[in-house]
Amino acid sequence: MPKRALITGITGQDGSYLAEHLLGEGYEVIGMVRRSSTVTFERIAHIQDRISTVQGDLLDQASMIDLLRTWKPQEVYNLAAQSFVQTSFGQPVLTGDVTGLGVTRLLDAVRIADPGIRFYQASSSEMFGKVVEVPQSETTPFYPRSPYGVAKLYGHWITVNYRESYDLHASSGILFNHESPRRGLEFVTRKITNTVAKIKLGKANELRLGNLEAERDWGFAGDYVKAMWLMLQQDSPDDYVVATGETHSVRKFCQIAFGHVGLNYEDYVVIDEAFYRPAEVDLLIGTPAKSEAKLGWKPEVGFEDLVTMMVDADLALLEGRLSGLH
Ligand code: NAP
Ligand code: F7E
Repeated sequence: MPKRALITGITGQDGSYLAEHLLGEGYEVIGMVRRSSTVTFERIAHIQDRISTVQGDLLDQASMIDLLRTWKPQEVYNLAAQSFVQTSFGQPVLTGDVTGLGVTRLLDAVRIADPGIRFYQASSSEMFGKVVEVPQSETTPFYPRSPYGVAKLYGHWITVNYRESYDLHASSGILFNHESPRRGLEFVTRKITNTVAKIKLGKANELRLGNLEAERDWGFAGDYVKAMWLMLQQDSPDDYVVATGETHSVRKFCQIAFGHVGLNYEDYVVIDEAFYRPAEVDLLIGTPAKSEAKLGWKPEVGFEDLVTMMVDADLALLEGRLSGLH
């Protein structure tokens, strides 16, 4: 019998890569999708005939108890969230409800429906925020700097709490930024690569950005979903940092992205106060030592390759050489 996994957030960047990975491992994949007036299946269109999508929402616990009882998955990957930091300042309560309390709703649904289910929580390096230690590891104290980071911290601790209180096989992956051609256009990496492609093709003439000095530990999403899966294959649940161990500034990202198409970023980037945040996370750099030692996980795509892969994909998309986000 193939294993069955439920992914919340399957329509997002990570959900689509994780679904592909689990299909490759021979899983039956169920994706929880929320009701919307237009369908948001762009990232999973190419595998839609190989997965089942079912309606449910992190805001509605009954929907999740119901679908766990009906589909009886052995593994649940909770990737759904209001995941954009900037939006979390404007919609802090919604972010807390979905990204924070939503985790409790799902964990409790697991406890009620089948406490034997293995559970993955998508925690975030945003929990380190104003970092108190460099690089950040599983033992670094947290100091979140946004309503999103605070909500993720709640999600992390409730995962630990359900593991300790009810003996759930619940793991928390503290993932640093990971990007891909499927990244949402509002995040800085994809905003840059998409605009670079537009400028190169004569469809835009400037790129408006906020803080160019912010530094992130950026990896490739396709690599990171493998770590999620590996966590649930371990005998015991645990917390793991997933990162590359390198950090680069937004400015450096711009330099490489523009340089890749023969342009100088200084000719096009315009600083716009609208993209500054009320509180910033200046520097993130993680150590993946535990993931490497215990999971045997290593990032495969390096920083420059990631940037150029994203620029090339955006060029292909805009030129009509790619039909979708895959
Ligand atoms: P994403 O592209 O923004 O996808 C978020 C997903 O959550 C979408 O499928 C969205 O559905 C779904 N969703 C939002 N609200 C929901 C609700 N109320 N009920 C059910 N589903 C809901 O995010 P991502 O980059 O793939 O990230 C996946 C997870 O990892 C998120 O939890 C994120 O916070 C976390 N994370 C991401 C990173 C990163 O660098 N990417 C790093 C650390 C942690 P719609 O399509 O309907 O909007
Ligand atoms: O910002 C700066 C901005 O929005 C990165 C999410 O996946 O990773 C992501 O959160 C940096 C910030 O990602 C613009 O101020 C400058 O310092 O791409 P971002 P994020 O906030 O790091 C973490 C790990 C998650 O968990 C989240 O879900 O770039 N920046 N100018 C800008 N950022 C944006 N978005 N737009 C700009 O114009």
